[in-house]
Amino acid sequence: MMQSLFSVSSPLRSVLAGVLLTGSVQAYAASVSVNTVDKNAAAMADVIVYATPIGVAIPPAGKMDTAVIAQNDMQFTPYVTAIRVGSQVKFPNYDKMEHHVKSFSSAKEFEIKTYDRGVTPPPVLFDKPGIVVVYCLLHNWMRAYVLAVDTPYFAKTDASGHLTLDHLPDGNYKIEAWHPNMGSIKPPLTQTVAVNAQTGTLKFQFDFIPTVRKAKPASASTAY
Ligand SMILES: [Cu+2]
Repeated sequence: MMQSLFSVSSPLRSVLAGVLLTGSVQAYAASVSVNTVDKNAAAMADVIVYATPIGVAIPPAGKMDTAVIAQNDMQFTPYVTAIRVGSQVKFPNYDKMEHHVKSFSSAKEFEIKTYDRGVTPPPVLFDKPGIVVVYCLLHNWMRAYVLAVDTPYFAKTDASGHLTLDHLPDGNYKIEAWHPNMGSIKPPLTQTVAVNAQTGTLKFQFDFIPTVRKAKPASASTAY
């Protein structure tokens, strides 16, 4: 039994070893799969889904990642970013011209005054949960959204409206889905879900059709 157990791949082996050492099985759902669709049942990209455990402490943050929102081809990339509260975000400028990054949002007000190509100013700390809209004061179509959440379990849907939430310990969760078009006016869609290995794919359907992201105007096409 032990022989065969330790012939498995190393990540699984360490999980199994942990089970053996603690003497109890801590159950982990492999992952929770989520699909999001709009009012017309079309796949919705750029939806952030986040799961908050109910009745147990939210796991403390370990080492925080630093997210990157670049200015590239006169747009912010990516358009939508989810981070855990306490994370930092870098705003490198890969364009030939200046940008001026600014947020008026109460969750994080900040300003990075005009800076040039190739420059990455010091990262910005997002220390409160909430929605932050990032503007460039020089180019009015440029906009990015950051959602800072107070849980380690979050992800963003891809172009097919799909995401997975990984490594959720079994238990009850409030699972919320938010899209930038909702701003801070509309509350996120919410489901309360008992998560375990049998949890099927969750579906969220929004009651609107997402607006198309503002494009760089044609007149700006040679200016960057
Ligand atoms: Cu700009």
